[in-house]
Amino acid sequence: MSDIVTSEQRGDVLIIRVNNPPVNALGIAVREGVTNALADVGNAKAAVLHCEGRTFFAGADITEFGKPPQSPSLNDMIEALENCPIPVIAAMHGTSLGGGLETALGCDYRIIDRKGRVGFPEIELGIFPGAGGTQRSPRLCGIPESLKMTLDGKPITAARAVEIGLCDEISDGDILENAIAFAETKTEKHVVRDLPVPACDQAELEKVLAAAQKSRRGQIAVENATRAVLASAEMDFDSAMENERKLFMELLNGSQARAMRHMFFAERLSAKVDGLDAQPGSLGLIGVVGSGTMGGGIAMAFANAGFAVRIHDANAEALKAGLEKIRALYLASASKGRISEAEALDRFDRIQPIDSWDGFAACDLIIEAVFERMDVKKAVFAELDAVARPDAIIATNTSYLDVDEIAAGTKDPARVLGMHFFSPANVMRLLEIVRGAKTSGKALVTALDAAKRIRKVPVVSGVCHGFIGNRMLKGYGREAGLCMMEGAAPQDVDKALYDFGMPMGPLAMGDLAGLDIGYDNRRSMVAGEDYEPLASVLQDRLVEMGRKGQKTSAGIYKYEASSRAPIPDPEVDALIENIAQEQGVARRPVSADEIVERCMLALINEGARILEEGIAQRASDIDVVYVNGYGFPRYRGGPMFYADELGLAHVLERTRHYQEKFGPKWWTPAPLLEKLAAENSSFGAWKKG
Ligand code: 3H9
Repeated sequence: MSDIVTSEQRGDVLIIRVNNPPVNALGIAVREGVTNALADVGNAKAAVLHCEGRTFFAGADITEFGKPPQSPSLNDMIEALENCPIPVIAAMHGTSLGGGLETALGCDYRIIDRKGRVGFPEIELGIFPGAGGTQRSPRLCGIPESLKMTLDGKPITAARAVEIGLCDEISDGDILENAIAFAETKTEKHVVRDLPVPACDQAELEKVLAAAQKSRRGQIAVENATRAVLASAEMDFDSAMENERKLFMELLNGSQARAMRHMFFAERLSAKVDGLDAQPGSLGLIGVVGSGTMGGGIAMAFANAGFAVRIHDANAEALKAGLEKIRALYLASASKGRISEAEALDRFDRIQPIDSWDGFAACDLIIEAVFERMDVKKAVFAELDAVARPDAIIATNTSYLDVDEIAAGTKDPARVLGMHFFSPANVMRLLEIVRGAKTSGKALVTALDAAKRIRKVPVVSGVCHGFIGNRMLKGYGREAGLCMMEGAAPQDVDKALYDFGMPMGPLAMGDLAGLDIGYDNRRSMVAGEDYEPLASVLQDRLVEMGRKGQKTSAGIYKYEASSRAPIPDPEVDALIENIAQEQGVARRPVSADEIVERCMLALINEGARILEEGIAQRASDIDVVYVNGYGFPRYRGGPMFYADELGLAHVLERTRHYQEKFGPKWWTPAPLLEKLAAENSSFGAWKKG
């Protein structure tokens, strides 16, 4: 027997132990070991299936997907559990996910640690439970609940799992000992597949389907998962299992599942920096400068994770208003039932206002989130440099400015870096960590550690204007603006990109953010920066007319009072026509395909430059930025993965096509794109030498 699966008999109970760190994924060695152990139960009267380490099985081994299948399959192993002559008890602790939960459902009973969680997260991988989960779970908790878990992918608590019938008992204390005691009382088999499927509550089912339609727009797994779960009530068990297999296999090797698997590993890789072996510094007290939307959100992100935070604002009134807003946001969360009121107030209490810079002297990490202007940032850094402990890290939340220039004004630039949060900072998962030329390894790992502890997905970026995300966004916005000037109505541009899977179109997004932001940016450009006037001339005119976007109820679209729904405005259509005429642009029909292609190619081409310059460490980091910070559809895997899927020869050919059509200024292919296309290679396979 392998070391991964061992068994031992204690009294009448056979203990089957699995030890496959880090998360006991159900790889071939586990499946083989468990199946073999079940084949020889000796004179035991019951068995306990237990995992060592931090968790019961966290699912199938995702690294095996896309490779030739190996026997026994997970279905074979689960069948062996059901066919075992003695009852088997799953001793569940940690996170029993996906195939892990399916394995537990193949057992006769399930006892779960009070802190345990169970779920079907497969939908996040573009698939659904494919080892009988869609057939066994409805027999225990009914179709709506089973489908809800399958489509929203979120784990539920142990208490909830018992409440809905998925698990039998909660364990306080040692899960293995409790499972053994439980097993001693069970001599009868209790096979889930033999249970009937309870009648389905149609109204509940409709609710679940409506929620998935909204939150998982564009994801083809929703349809297959739904069909599989519903079949549990329509077919006999074996036919429904066959049906589940067929629907599962349709997805497993499809492009959406490939993209989502790519994102799963990309999000874990992005926190790793090649050649970095420093240890993180301590992180107890966090300082935040600026109590506006960003500063407040950053303070909340840390307070939510249990950190004590000190917040300061040069303007006492603003500080007071900022804290009131934070309190209101916490109480709103409590009133929506997301957290308890006591928790809301605890979190708020962790954020302490301070009225002088001296209050930062005790902080381990101080993040500046003040007005986006170099002189203002430098003045703040001078204050922080004077009071911060020598080993404290100082970070700027700038979205565009030169982190090296900010660092250069301090005594020790090694402790300075960028921590670029995305708004709202307490919600958005992405954190760009900007490594300056002099940033020390220790500062970098401390920032990465902070990101992990506040549950962000960090991506390390080098210094350049706009870092990874905003630098790429320029080309995307430019092409959207140009397509509009060349002939597409604003709503056509937005619809094309929405249909591609973006959460909203870039023009509606401009209205949401405020057209004045871009307007001001264009007026404060520094040397070396450039933009395409034709792509923003409409926005400039609108701002000058007082139409700044949603906040003035009019921008590129118009808005009814207290509504965020954009309404196409004939006045704007006329203005576009006038500008086009005045600028000598011949209007023509611009198709949705062209809009998407130009916007995507612009992203990809700039991404290739970012990669080649070493601003991003790897292509998958760029994907992580776009999926987590800009709403790029996860099922397309981010712009660089999307490019690889299209094939770089095709991407290059289409980029050249637009170069011929519109000239070299914005369309010269990045040298790295040329090189990889010529080598028939991919961004994913490329590593900077
Ligand atoms: C499935 O079950 C399909 C079935 O329905 C049907 C099959 C026929 N496989 O996340 P972490 C690695 S699909 C392989 O940083 P945490 C991960 O890459 C599966 N590797 O830890 C990382 O490696 P590295 C359904 C896996 O404590 C390391 O483990 N299940 C797997 O923050 C630590 O991971 C899921 O989708 C895996 N299944 O979170 C659950 N899982 O150190 C996926 C993890 O080299 N897993 N790794 O970077 C998770 O959600 C989290 O890992 C978990 C722990 C919550 C368990």
